[in-house]
Amino acid sequence: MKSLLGTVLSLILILALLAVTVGCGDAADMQTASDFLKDKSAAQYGYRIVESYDHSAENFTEGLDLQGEILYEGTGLYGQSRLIQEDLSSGEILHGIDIDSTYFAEGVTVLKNEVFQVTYQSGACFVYDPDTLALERTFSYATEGWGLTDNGEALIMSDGSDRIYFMDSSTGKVLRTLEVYDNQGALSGLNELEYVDGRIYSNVWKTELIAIISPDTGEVEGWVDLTGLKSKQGEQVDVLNGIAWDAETGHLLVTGKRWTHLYEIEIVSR
Ligand SMILES: [Ca+2]
Repeated sequence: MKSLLGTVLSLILILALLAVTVGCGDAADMQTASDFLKDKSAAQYGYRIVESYDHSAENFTEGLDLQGEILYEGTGLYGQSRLIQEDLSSGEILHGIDIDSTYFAEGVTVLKNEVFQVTYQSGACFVYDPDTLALERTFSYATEGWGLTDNGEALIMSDGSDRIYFMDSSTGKVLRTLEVYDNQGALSGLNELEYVDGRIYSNVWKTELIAIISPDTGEVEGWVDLTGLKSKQGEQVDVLNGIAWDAETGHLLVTGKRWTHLYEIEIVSR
């Protein structure tokens, strides 16, 4: 009887441990918007749609940058990567180039009259003429390339981790590395970037959130919750990815991978 009781107790203990383990797994998987937004020390923002533009659902958007009325969009995947220059108001494609199929293109930014486009795992950055998109030069870097923006002086790149790299736009040399954190610790999954009014905006992979990051300390100072935009898209829809800043209006342009729309939004306090 003792050994039977022992066996039963052991089984109960094992089942209890399994329940705890499964519970933890579920909790980790479910860490999404509500968990990030628990940080009450960070400012909380929502959005108001100002304008809606058509966006090609073929575009697996990886980078977005606005220069006046001209939108630069970079798309990803092997064999489907492109760089597109478009008139935002009319939707007219001014130039579009296909990237060699051996590259998976990622973030795009325009700095000092050059267009920069990084690549996922090739360590290659392509540099183009902003008017014609003619390739001018390339340089290499050591990490993966995900999002890209600039502060008017240096390139600013993410690699999917919690790190953001400030890079010399002539050589690709890393000038400074920023480690990004929120109230729960390191914030990984940093993706498309935009430098807005002295802050780095980054959408966080697999969420509908944009983190507002101090470029000096790496602290997340605010969250923009874009919940609701993704559900307006077509059937092939993938994640939110793409932020551009319209300095004239103070509005953001946002879209995502395979989204059917691109939105001009106003950020509003909650
Ligand atoms: Ca951007």
